[in-house]
Amino acid sequence: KEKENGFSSPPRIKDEPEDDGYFAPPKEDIKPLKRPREEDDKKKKPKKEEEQKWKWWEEERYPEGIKWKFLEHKGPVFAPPYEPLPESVKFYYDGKVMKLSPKAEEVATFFAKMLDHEYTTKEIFRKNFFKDWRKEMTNEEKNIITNLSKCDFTQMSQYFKAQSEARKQMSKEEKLKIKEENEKLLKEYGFCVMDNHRERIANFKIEPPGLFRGRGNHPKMGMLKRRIMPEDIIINCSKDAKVPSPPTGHKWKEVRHDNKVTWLVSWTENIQGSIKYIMLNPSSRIKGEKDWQKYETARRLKKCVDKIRNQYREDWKSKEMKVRQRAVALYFIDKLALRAGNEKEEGETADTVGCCSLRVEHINLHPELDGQEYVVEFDFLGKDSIRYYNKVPVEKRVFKNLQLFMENKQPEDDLFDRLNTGILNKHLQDLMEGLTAKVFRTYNASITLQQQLKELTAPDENIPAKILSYNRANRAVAILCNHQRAPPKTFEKSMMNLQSKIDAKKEQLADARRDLKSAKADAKVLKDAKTKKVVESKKKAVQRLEEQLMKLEVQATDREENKQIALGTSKLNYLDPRITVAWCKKWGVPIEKIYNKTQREKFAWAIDMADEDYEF
Ligand SMILES: *[C@@H]1O[C@H](CO)[C@@H](O)[C@H](O)[C@H]1NC(C)=O
Ligand SMILES: *[C@@H]1O[C@H](CO)[C@@H](O)[C@H](O)[C@H]1NC(C)=O
Ligand SMILES: *[C@@H]1O[C@H](CO)[C@@H](O)[C@H](O)[C@H]1NC(C)=O
Ligand SMILES: CC(=O)N[C@H]1CO[C@H](CO)[C@@H](O)[C@@H]1O
Repeated sequence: KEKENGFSSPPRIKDEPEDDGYFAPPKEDIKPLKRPREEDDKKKKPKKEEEQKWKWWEEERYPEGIKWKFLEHKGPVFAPPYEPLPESVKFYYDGKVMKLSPKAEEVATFFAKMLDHEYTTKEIFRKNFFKDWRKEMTNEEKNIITNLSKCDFTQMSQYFKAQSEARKQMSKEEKLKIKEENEKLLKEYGFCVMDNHRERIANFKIEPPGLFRGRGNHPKMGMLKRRIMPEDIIINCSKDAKVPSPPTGHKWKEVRHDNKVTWLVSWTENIQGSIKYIMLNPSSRIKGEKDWQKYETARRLKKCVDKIRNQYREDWKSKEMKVRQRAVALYFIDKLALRAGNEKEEGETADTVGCCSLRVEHINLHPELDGQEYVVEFDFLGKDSIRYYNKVPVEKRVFKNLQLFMENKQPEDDLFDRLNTGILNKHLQDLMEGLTAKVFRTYNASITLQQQLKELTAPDENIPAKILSYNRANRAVAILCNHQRAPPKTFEKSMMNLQSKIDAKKEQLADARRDLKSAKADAKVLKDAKTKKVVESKKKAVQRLEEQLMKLEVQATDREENKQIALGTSKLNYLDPRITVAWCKKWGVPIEKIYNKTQREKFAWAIDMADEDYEF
């Protein structure tokens, strides 16, 4: 049986209620479905009519390990094919025009598109690019093009700049047409049916080919990120589902039916050899359940963290070096929210470290610094090459241990030479089921938010001031998690705009106050009802302006304090949303002021579940 959306009907699961709604997609994405008028109708077509959101959190969960019973989807959307450049766009080698073969030309355009970027001046980038580019050349091209510095991509680069300029200048109609095409694509490929529900897919479009950038000084930057073909793709769906058809003339690498995994589509990318997946949107049951579970694990840690702390303190005195190192590493993870750090092959990724892979050169010990005792100075590149710099006073025993670990070592030696991520993770599992370094982060971030909100919220302040308090609490967490950012490029300008708004508002307020004063003076003399009324309305005007000014000033403070801190990561990944929801409910702050639409969809379970008394 085919439905109009192209999905065959999923089998009914016995225990599920007849009138399940599906998670309604955003209104602008899809037309609302009408409710049936008659009960009979409803029985016949139980799945599609309800516009209400599906409260999966009120339903029984599948047994451990089972992720779904029915899964059907349309497969991925591939990147559009390469369009050769117009004849008029020339490429020059050593000053002479050269017509490139289509494959070589395509890869050349990737470089041309990045020509203004600093990357293309970096030696590693150029070397990697050139090596991969040559693989795409014909023998003849290979013989001629031997020196990247003699390649002139200027015309290509100008062509792409003109194109992107033209895109900006597009008419309303053209823009609308593109929007409609995107919506059509989303409607067709952006949803799957998982069990009885239609759920949104997060990343159904496969990234186009290009040059690998990588963060920091990544040794593979500049390498060619291949075009992904249907022959690379593994499809996962249920046995009784309609298998998506590959594009004409192609076939899938494999079709699987594995309901112990949550992905729909997977392939292996060529740069790092890592497996990529197409998964569901954060608003889906699968993702929501996982998120919810994450915070429940962190709450379990809350119950046993004291015991764990006592244990590692004891272990600082252990006779076994391995145990001591493990205990100090655990202390860092707990106290500083450091990541555990992966073991990785040298040269595979940028030189970033986590707790277990810290080297002697990454820390400096100061018996005394700025009036504090036993200070450890950290300086290293963490995940995504973000610098971690911190000076922390530690307990004397930790300090002495660190001195011991560093004895007779070279700067490039491992600080914890008897420890690796595997050993540490195993130990964490023994301490508490499901415990990883990340759980400490989640626990600390969430509990800190809860404490900060309690401390910073003043009961009688107004909503804008409450929101400022919330953002301050959120910032305290982001600082703790080291979620820094470079100030946005537009920062100064937007601050100046805001400041001129504030100045204008101040002038208005001064005028209004003058008006009020003279109205009051009039009222003193005249003492009639009409002038009294005028005084009242002038008073109101002053109050209104005062509120507006206050709002702007709060905004400015907020923005200034936020200059170098990224709130998003902790908000989305480390803070139990129920804490925020409870706070909003308690103080009557609309949830929309804290969470935007995407975030509200992701946290729908928490918004529904948590009441104002929720304690993490
Ligand atoms: C490559 O070309 C540049 C610019 O013409 C030149 O300076 C450089 O010496 C050349 N390198 C080699 C290895 O020939
Ligand atoms: C969270 O981390 C901070 C920073 O290291 C630490 O001072 C604090 O004690 C931790 N809080 C809890 C409850 O673990
Ligand atoms: C909501 O905020 C996130 C950042 O946390 C952003 O990526 C997203 O685009 C925003 N969504 C909407 C609908 O504004
Ligand atoms: C039936 C089937 O194809 N099962 C495979 C699904 O994929 C997993 C790995 O993700 C394999 O282990 C199963 O054999």
